[in-house]
Amino acid sequence: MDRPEYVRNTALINWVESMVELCKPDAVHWCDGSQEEYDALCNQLVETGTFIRLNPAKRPNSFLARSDPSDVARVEDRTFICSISKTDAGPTNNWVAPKEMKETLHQLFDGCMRGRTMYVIPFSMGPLGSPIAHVGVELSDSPYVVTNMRIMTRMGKAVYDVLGADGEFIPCVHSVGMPLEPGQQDVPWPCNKDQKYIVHFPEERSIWSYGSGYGGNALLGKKCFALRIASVMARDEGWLAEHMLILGVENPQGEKTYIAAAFPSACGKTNFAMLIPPAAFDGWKVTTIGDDIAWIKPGTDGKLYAINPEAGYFGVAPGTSFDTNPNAMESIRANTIFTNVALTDDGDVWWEGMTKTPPAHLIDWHGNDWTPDAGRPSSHPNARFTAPAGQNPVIDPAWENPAGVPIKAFIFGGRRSTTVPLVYQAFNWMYGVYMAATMGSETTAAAVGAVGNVRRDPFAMLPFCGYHMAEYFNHWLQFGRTIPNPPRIFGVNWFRKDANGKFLWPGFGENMRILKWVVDRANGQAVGIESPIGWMPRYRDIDWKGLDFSEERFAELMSVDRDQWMNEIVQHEELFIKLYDRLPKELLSIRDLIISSLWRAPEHWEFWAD
Ligand code: SAT
Ligand code: MN
Repeated sequence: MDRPEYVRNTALINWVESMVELCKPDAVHWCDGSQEEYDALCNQLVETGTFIRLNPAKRPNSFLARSDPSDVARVEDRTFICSISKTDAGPTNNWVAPKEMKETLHQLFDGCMRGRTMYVIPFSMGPLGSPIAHVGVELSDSPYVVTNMRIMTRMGKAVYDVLGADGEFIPCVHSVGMPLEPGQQDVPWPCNKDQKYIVHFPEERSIWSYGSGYGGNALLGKKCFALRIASVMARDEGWLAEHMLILGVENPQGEKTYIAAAFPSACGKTNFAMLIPPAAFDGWKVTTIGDDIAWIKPGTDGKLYAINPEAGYFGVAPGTSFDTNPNAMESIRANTIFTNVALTDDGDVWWEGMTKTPPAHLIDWHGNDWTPDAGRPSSHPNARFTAPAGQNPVIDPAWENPAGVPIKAFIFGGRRSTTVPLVYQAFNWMYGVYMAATMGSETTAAAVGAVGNVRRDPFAMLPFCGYHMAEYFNHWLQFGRTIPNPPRIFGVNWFRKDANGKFLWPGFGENMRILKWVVDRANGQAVGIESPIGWMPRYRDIDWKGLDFSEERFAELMSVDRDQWMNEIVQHEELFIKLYDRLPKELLSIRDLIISSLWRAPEHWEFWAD
């Protein structure tokens, strides 16, 4: 396919030329992002067996893909930040010298697209032309990636207008790493089982991804660009690129407060962003700006303005149901790509938790027959849906506002069975940075590896920060100093369990009760009592209407146990020692203040009954 005449960017044209020379695809397809192009690619994917068209009566214009069983999640141990100096990448990132990595990549990419088409995918992260948005171009040999990128980003022709002749873009190269010999039969999910590389060059702001076709490994606008490379841009340019959902809360008086919240992958960001308040919360409304990533820039009025750089949801399917997240279920009614979920006999999809009773028969994510007594899940735990954000019934009217929305509060939350209370507020910005920096969370299926271990996941950015994590803490500290009235910072934990291993908190819509306290606090309208680790609501400061939740249970959920916290602080210390060379030493002082407060407070801190 010839290059369309509307592509005028010289740097882009030259770069594509050089990549064609290296990757040696059979053809080049310049994506225009049109519906016709999308439909044609979907049909092609059906023909080649990558997609199964779902029953149009049940799930219009929707498809199921089953990945190779070895290619199901982000590969953190194969993800590299190749800054010129190793210390700039920091101890939490894998690093290889750029020169050495480029030699490796050039060997891998030489001829890697033989027998395939190279798709040129122009995309904008953020509303086209927004001063907060940035443009990228992904070259990929995966039509599955093209279809997903069209949902997840603003993709197509209009991006070239924004780019013009000399506009800047982030170059992203992606190959499944499985060239085809002449006559060689392709497989439904090509990938490279032996070699995977997800590589970022922060100084030249480029991305190279090899060997995987799945999610964040392959949809390079998402974690690679919008977080790893963007975090570097944000540090250099004075803004924030964060692993955060953005939601709006409207009270019965019609006042709107926007909040951004960081949770690690697969910890319920999508559910929280689409929360439906309990029936008793008459007149309260929650609306979604984004469910995964926030780009935040200071405005001239001193407020922080946030956009969602994405245009779709790449959400975890298992556990999603009309009970847990009706808005997500509505969002995926049509025009959705499902990956690694089960297929029902009537051509629809199913996954664990979608309904209480599983269907009597399914085809599982491996393509095998499945019955409820199979003794294994029908869907992969990291199975995903890719759905257009505009289909969300509670999408915020301002979600495409190029100016962004003003952020009043940040929430940080991990998945913790013990120790961490349901909600608490940092005493100030510096405490908040400490709280976020030392956040721990139990690992999930979103990344390849063991599930359920507590690891430190600072700002939920551990796998996504494109530079030295301690320098990132410093960027946050410095950022707070430059704005007159920075957002309030809160910690939450929806996942604390009792002695019998049962969740103490019902979560989901009931999180509205906590969100209301957060919003009221951020607006200076709620009481917070000083605890050893921050301000906390008493039992009576939470609105309990419509829920029978005892004071004793609340006390347990909110308690601060000295032994547990001392153990926690030892984990903080381990992280600090690891990052010590660039650690902002303010954080050590905060740590000492917390230790002192814990020693001054009762061994098991509870005061909620007063
Ligand atoms: O990175 S993915 O987009 O595959 C999902 C996640 O980890 O949040
Ligand atoms: Mn995420």
